[in-house]
Amino acid sequence: MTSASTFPSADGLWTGLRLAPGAAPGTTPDADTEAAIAVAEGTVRWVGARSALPAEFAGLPPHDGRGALVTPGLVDCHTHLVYGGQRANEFAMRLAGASYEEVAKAGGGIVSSVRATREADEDALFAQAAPRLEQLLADGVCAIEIKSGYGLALEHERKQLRVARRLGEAYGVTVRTTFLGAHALPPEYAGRSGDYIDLVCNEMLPALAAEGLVDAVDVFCERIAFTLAETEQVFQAAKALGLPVKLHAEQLSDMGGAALAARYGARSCDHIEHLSAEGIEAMRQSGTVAVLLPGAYYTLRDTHLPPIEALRTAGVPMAVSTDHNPGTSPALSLLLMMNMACTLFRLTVPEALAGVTLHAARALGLQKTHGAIAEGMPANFVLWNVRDAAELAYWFGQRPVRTVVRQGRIAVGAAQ
Ligand code: DI6
Ligand code: FE
Repeated sequence: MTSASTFPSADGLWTGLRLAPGAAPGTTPDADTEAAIAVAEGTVRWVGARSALPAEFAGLPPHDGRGALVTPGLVDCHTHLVYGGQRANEFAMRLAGASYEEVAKAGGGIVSSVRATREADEDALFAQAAPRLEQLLADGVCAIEIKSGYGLALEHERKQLRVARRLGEAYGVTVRTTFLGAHALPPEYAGRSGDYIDLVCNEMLPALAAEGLVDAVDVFCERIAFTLAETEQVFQAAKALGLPVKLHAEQLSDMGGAALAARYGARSCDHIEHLSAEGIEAMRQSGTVAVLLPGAYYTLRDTHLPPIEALRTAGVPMAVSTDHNPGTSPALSLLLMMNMACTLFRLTVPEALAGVTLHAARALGLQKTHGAIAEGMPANFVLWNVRDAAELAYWFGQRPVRTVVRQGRIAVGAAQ
């Protein structure tokens, strides 16, 4: 186990860098111009062409980037990282012909992870999630969203969210927690969906919010999960507590969830394979981020593409995330998701890069601290062993990270 406090400080003047496109909004140097980043007390004080470096930063202790391409720290804006067990057996069932919905109806699916999560205590959940987090961090992740939703009862949802907070502290990574109590109907509420949603709204959410464990609220709005009306009930409860909302929307069918979420000013609508033109327009008006999850699309062998061209034309910001979860996306590389977003969804490389940085930060309300290299922001950036930004999406299964500066500390790679 790592202890974040032992990472060396990244304070100093980072030179010999090449800025990836869009890495430092407002600065002009292209990737062929040497760039520099001045860091003091863990904060970016200046970024730009080295030739324009203000004299006051020239004397800072040097870090030689040796020509590395630099991007903002990556942001994984949609994960279900904390859960008990795994579901490789269902992978086998699907290979034998069962659909995701059939597996769920046969008592597998989310509910089987609920059993394993309820059986595990906090330490066991931490021990299982930590190596998964380490994989994501090794790919340059500096901020991550972690949802609950495998407890489905107050004490078990609490366990998941507390473990998410502990992971953030232990690894020195920004963690945003999302309460997803309305992920699936727990078996003890079979046939009593309304009662369960009442419990989510009136007991679970207020209690967990009061404990400071909830940064946002999410719902799985789907035929196999919760209806539009139930989703709205949860959104109202979130609104009453002043919490932002997001939504698992239109993954398997068009439920009209995105338009509803947009009415509640949702930070993001996620999956959205079946998103309608009305949904896109509603998201555009509310500034809601479209979170694309190619790992789930791939695992489910989905063929219904999200409406990328229409989102692009409308100017809806598109983020890309792992959706790491044991059922539909056991993915532990955000770079691989960039590759899939390009290959499967036809995103351009700059779109995929903005999708795991700028727009992913916005999907979490972290746009002031993450997703860009900018004066006044905490130092979160990655030096890569690549010539060209396209290589970040081009290779798959390779780890081109050289150095990760996370929260002002050198978390991966030796200090220069
Ligand atoms: N959508 C998903 O892709 C995951 N949850 C959700 O609401 C799947 C979760 C699982 O199968 O365990
Ligand atoms: Fe998900």
